[in-house]
Amino acid sequence: MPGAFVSTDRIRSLFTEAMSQMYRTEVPQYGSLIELVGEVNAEVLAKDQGLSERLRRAGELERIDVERHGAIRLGTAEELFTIRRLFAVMGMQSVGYYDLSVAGVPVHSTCFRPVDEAALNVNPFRVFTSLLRLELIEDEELRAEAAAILARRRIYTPRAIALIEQHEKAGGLTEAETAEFVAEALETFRWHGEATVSAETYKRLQDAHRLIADVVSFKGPHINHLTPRTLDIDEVQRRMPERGITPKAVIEGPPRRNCDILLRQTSFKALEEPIAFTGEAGTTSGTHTARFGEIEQRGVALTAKGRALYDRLLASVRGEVQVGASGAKAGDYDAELAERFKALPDSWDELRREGFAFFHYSATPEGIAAKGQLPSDPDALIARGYLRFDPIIYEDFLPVSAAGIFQSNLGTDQQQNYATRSNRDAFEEALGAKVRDELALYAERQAASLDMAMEKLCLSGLKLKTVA
Ligand code: OOG
Ligand code: NI
Repeated sequence: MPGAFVSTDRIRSLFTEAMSQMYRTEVPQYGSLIELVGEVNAEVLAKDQGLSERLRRAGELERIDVERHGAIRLGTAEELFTIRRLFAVMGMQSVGYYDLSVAGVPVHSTCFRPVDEAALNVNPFRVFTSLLRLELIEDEELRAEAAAILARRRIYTPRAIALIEQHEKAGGLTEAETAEFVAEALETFRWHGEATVSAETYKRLQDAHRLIADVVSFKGPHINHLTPRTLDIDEVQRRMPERGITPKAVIEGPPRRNCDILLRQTSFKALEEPIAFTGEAGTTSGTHTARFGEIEQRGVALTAKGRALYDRLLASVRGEVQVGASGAKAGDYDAELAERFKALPDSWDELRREGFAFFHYSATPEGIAAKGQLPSDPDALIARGYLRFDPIIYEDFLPVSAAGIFQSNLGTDQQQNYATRSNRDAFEEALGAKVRDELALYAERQAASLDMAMEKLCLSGLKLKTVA
């Protein structure tokens, strides 16, 4: 009886909540970050009535403090294959392919997230999921050893696997199965203070790359950060030190603007945590740094044209100003970023007319009332208030920003560049599916909104000439 199934949206929300609880207990500093974000969000909302009204209308006000994303790093193709099936239970699909080897991080990644508008509105939680590229370890013996260690571990509980299969077979989970699934799935993301390797093996893995040690040495792919949404990322960044939290030197992504674009992110440095290593002569203690906290602020999704300009402007700033590991030149970087991004228009209307960004169109009550006497030029419909447009929010990640977050948490000293091609085919083969194209998803949502609006205005078939 399909009616008895819990919706995938609800399973995702229950899982997000359970993971957030677990992470707060595991990483107390993350709790302090959440408090700071809550405080700044409340101040912004008190000052900006327009914004708070808009969020309330969109039903976003109650969800403002809910985490927006997390990240894990997997070790094998089989682990990736199963995580796709696990996330499918929560209505999340693989969107986008990110090759981070170009930035010296030996992984390739995707984003698991809900794709349709209704699901995104309920809970847009996503997980940045990376797969280690063992082929990038140069030392053959170490590579074989790492592969053997990974082949021995089981990161999913047998019951989690059984419930994934049940979901696939029956097409859903009941209320009781859902509660069990959330608890069992959470086990995969839990922190383990005991390594599966000796201190000596850990050191060799660490010397190959700190990320390799993080993926290979443990029982599972511990969630390495969770990321709430902030309404003023610059202010949270500024206040972190007051709470004893050390932020990374610069905010990743675009500069502060009137019209937010894409994604801005910053994180606090990973914690040094005690670890027990196994060994022939018993356990030895050491430390490992992996887990951190991050915040994000999202803006409009850019079209291919907008994204190309974004990438070019960002690359030009990064080519000019290199921020040091200790934050030297961070001020110059921010100033230069703001200056160069003046090349991208900063009004919703220009971003739309010039085809830089994606928008959601809707017929206004005035437009519907004036049916039959409407101008047939879409720009005129907008100018006269018969058709409105709102930014479609960017739901994905940015590879340059992600590399910056990775590096900040691995210690910025490790900047080797792998001379290798990206390997999307191998990633999709491991995944057991194609990754979805994020630009196509935004374009579909924009086109569907326009069709619907035109239908309401009885102007079907009309196209906006400036729509990308
Ligand atoms: C993932 C880093 C990337 C983001 O928000 O871009 C990331 C990781 O460290 O595993 O989370
Ligand atoms: Ni992140």
